[in-house]
Amino acid sequence: MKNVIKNKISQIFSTADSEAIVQEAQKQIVRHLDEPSRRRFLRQGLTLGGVAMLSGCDISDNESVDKALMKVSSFNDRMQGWLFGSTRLAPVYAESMITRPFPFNAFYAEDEAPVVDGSSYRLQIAGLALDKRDWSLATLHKMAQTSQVTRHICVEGWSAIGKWGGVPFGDFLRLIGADLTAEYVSFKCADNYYTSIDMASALHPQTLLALTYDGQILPRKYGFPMKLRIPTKLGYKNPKHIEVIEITNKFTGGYWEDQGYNWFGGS
Ligand SMILES: Nc1nc2c(c(=O)[nH]1)N[C@H]1C(S)=C(S)[C@@H](COP(=O)(O)O)O[C@H]1N2
Ligand SMILES: [Mo]
Repeated sequence: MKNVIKNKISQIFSTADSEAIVQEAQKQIVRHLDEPSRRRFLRQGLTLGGVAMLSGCDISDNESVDKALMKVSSFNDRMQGWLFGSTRLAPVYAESMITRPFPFNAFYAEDEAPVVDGSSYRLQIAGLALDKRDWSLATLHKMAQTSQVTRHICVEGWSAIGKWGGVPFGDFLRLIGADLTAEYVSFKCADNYYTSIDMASALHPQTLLALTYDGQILPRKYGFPMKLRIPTKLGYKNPKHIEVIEITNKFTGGYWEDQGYNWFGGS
């Protein structure tokens, strides 16, 4: 049983020492238990197996282990937010190191990538922002742009270096009068993909509303007309083909996150 738990933990925690995280999580749990449970928990020792007590259910099946670990995972979201939140910069690379061709990935094959008409496209803003006017592509392209060469890391076990250009996302959020004290920014995409990020990561200086790839208009396969490029997070936190951006205090999860991938998804 311990091995099932260990395997699950190593799937969820890509960035940190899982034993240390579990120990920290257990301290948090103990703090929230009522007195008899606390004593029982401490008597059993702060073991890895003790994580199962999180859910209070039998850990002999995979589903309960999943449930227990999801709770540890959401604790881990907060810890990663605190560790990596707003200041740590992702490494940048020389243009000569760009991976060619850059890999395509989505929950479908490349020829099924959505076809978005750039001339009628409007980016929609929802939730906690003062200015919720739609954005045409032309207007977005008129904003001050920057570019960066960074490494994209996919949870499936590959990574590649690419060059994305666009508007610093923090600048965009300030421009629309987004409530910067809100918890989350969530994204809805043309292929029904969705994800959400914490506000500190949205405001990170390297987070871009990307309109170009390698100096060219973002190609269809890489997320035309626009994607979020966030080099401090794993690939699945980089939504392509964005249609709606919502500033919210409501947790909205994500396509892969709702299937068990860690929500914070730091890389
Ligand atoms: N809209 C949308 N965005 C998405 C995905 C997707 O399926 N749909 N897949 C994610 C995953 S898992 C990865 S690794 C990257 C791949 O981006 P790329 O095709 O530019 O390499 O897109 C992310 N963003
Ligand atoms: Mo990915």
